[in-house]
Amino acid sequence: MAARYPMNKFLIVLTAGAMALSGCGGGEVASSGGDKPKIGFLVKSATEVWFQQEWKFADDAAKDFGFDLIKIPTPDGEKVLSALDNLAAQGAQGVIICSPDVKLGPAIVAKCKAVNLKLMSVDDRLVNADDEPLTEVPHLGISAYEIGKMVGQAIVDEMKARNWNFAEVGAIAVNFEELETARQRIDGATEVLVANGFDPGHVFKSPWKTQDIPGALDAANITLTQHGDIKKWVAFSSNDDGVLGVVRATEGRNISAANVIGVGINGTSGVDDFKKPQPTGFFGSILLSPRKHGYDTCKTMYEWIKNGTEPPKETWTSGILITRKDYEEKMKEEGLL
Ligand code: FCA
Repeated sequence: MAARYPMNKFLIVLTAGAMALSGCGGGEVASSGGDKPKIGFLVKSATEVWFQQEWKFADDAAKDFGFDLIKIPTPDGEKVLSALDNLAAQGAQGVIICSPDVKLGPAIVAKCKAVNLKLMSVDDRLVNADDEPLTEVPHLGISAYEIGKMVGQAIVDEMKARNWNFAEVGAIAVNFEELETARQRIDGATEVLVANGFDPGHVFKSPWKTQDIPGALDAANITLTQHGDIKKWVAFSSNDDGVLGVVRATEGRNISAANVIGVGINGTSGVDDFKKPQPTGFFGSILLSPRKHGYDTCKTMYEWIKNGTEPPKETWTSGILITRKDYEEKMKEEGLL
């Protein structure tokens, strides 16, 4: 087995090299034996529901437009670069990526140029070494700051509905500081809380090391331990998983659901809490459109490959608040149930 690896690698490099030399970026794919365009869709986490939904809608686009979709989970930088080689070897002409590390941006751009892959980013925008967005790469993402503000407003409204004295409340913001879309979501929510009289000193940013529920639970537990005197909590983060971690942490400490208001983003994993017979601290979520992120990106990439129609450089999507009261109806309207 060990002896075969270098050989495979050599073949991949040869194929990619041949493609680059022949300028193969159009609809005909010599190496595949077929004439369908091939599009890669790389995501940072294949276990997160959001990305599963994106892939599902991307599959729908592949069926509707007649291209081959190659889905590859790329949880780290090495996997991203080898996936791009792999795509080139398979004769793909385009790739849509949500990178596990946006700072890989220049390396991804260079690799795509070398192997003649058209490149679009989705969700997490690629940046350079100075953390500036790579504006030349077409991107589709959420209006993160506005959506963060919707989270903040939903929390404020629910605190008022529960007649809470804001001065007694703490906010846990599970934050992934390295990512602009995550920072903007947290900033938007924080701004609305503070504008409504919430003490900024009571907003505790809790660093999220692994972007999953256990990672958020760890982050929340640290903050809850440090502020054991606070009995009422609100929670926000860049997505449902971040907020669910906080909710599970409060449950672990026997803080009643009546004293917790968590509002997520995505409308994915948090929806499981709405299905539980008793309300949990997961109060609501901003439902996004995985259809736009999965289907529309693929459609745009397909048209770029087929007709040379350049995608818009920036597309920003919106969301709507869902709670346990109305999630079924609203998700049905979005084609998600
Ligand atoms: C980021 C988050 C995802 C999803 C997406 C739109 O990639 O990690 O959960 O919210 O943006």
